[in-house]
Amino acid sequence: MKKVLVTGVLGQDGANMCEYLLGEFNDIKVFGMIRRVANPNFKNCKKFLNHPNFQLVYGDLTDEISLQKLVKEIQPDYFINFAANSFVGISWDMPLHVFDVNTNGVTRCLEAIRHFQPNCRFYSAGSSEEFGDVAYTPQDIKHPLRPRSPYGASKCSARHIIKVYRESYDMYAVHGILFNHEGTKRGEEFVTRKITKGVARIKKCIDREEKIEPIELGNIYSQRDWSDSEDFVKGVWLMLNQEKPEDYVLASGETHTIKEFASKAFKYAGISGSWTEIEGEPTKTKFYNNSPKGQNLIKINPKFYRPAEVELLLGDPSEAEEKLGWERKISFDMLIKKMVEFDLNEEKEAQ
Ligand code: NDP
Ligand code: GDR
Repeated sequence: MKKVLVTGVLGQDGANMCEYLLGEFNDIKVFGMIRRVANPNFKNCKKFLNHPNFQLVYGDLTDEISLQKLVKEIQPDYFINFAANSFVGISWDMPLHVFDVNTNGVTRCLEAIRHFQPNCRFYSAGSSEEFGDVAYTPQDIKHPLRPRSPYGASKCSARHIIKVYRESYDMYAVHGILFNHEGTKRGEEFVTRKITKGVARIKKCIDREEKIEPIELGNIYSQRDWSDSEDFVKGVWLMLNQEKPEDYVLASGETHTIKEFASKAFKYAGISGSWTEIEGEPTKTKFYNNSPKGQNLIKINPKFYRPAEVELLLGDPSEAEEKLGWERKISFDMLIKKMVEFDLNEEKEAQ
């Protein structure tokens, strides 16, 4: 059996990676690392928690002893690190913690591998946030690092340290640059899930003729390159199984505004609406229900604006497609539809 240590398994990508590996391969044992929290939420792990080839283990990226112990005892063939302080918006509030987890944490993983299982292949999750205020479009792997947030800066530093370890110790260590990816396991603070959960809540209010509280958003004019996390974990596995370790960009090659995502999310829930906008006053933008009651469904709350914004992201996945044979199966529209339907169902089941 090949042994794979995956971190961040209560989050989106870690859970999708476990699901993929256990569903696809019979000869892989997956060790899913979680940190100690008072009330862990296993919602994303339902499909594999009791799988015979899955084992839950404890560790923390801020604690090198736990990482060294795991690598020493498990002797993994692959170490896939998805754990991070992953929310850009909060990274200004706790920059040191963000660096400790996202940068020092990666270095701790590398050190554990170097000392206790140097043949282990390592993946660490890089981000399009490293490109920041972009210099050109679409962004490829050669794009300069121009982060706009403590989070983005922490991922840039992680990228540098991985390169250093790869070149200094001949380790198989990769840092894939992943553009935004979402799905039904996405955390509720991220904008796509916030919107699809909000749409499901509003649909219930409309059906019951109850008062509607609008979804409150920040900058709806920023543009993101969105894909489905389930497509991306397959790309990560391909990156880990090349002849030589090389970093790639995973992206959709399309970009859309938050506003466009929100309009489509309402459309897929069967709610038709219209925007009202005042030129030069983005905080006054609103989205109304096209019903005789004309309720407000989205309003802007400046509280959700960031100290510095990444205005446009659009990735170039062509190298990953050509050299890794990676392909994306779920389109932007399919992704929104899937998330909305899932959240509408969850809302129904909760009734
Ligand atoms: P999530 O926030 O859903 O999951 C992150 C996981 O990391 C959580 O399970 C969290 O644990 C765990 N974690 C946080 N701190 C620690 C720690 N100190 N020790 C151990 N575990 C910890 O993120 P995603 O799944 O969306 O993203 C996975 C990775 O990919 C992250 O590194 C993210 O920065 C990166 N990335 C994500 C993109 C995306 O669009 N999703 C795009 C580009 C990069 P807990 O559940 O206990 O909080
Ligand atoms: P992002 O994702 O910062 O791109 O990071 P997020 O969904 O948080 O924001 C996307 C864009 O939406 C705007 N926005 C809002 N964002 C949130 N969260 N809440 C709001 O109410 C809101 N209103 C508008 C943001 O300003 C931003 O422009 C994600 C994370 O998964 C990172 O870990 C990952 O590295 C990058 O994607 C690539």
